[in-house]
Amino acid sequence: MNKLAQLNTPIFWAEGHPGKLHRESWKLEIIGSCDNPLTLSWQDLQSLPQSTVQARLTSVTRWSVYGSWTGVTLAHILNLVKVQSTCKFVRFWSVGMIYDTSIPLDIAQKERSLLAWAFDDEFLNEDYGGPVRAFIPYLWGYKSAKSIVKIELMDYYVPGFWEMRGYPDSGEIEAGLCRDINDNGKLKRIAGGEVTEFSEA
Ligand SMILES: Nc1nc2c(c(=O)[nH]1)N[C@H]1C(S)=C(S)[C@@H](COP(=O)(O)O)O[C@H]1N2
Ligand SMILES: [Mo]
Repeated sequence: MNKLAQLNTPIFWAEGHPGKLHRESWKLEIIGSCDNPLTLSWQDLQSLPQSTVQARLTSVTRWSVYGSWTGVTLAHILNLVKVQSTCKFVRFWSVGMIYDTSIPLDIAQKERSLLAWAFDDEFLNEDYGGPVRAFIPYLWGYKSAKSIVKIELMDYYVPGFWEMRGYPDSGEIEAGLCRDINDNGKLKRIAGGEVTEFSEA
């Protein structure tokens, strides 16, 4: 069993679980406001420089899981495609093109925003957004779209799947109680902003 499953990390597929997905035939398209749109295969993605970050995925439903996430920085991808000066938001599309979410360009360019394909040195499976997902530790988990097939560079903001259903456009993590998945779901307190530590509830 993979580490996320061992920890009992919740599995969210609001649009329905996509079933079996295949790394070898995966394609990720990067289009929109850039000079050099690209389609990356799994092999292409693996050939790019890789980063591993220690960080948390934190859900607005108030749980947070910590571990090492590996992938390619979004900053690297944005350089590759030569993002244009009019671009303000990065929009992620999950497989099936029902779930999307957008984040400000400057957050996508931060050093720990990844196109992630591994957690704790194991491939992400379909439950947790394999072959490749957005991982944005700075914002609520609904910004970390799973199993992404398209990145659209946008000059303006469009509310995504959860944002249209009432969750904040900013995705800013708010202070309050939060379950620590790495500590058996124990209820603790977070300060707001990226979660880097807990205090007692
Ligand atoms: N395609 C897709 N991506 C998604 C979601 C979803 O329902 N569908 N849920 C989001 C939410 S609300 C959270 S908290 C995280 C949860 O990631 P996990 O299912 O890997 O734990 O995925 C995000 N990405
Ligand atoms: Mo979430």
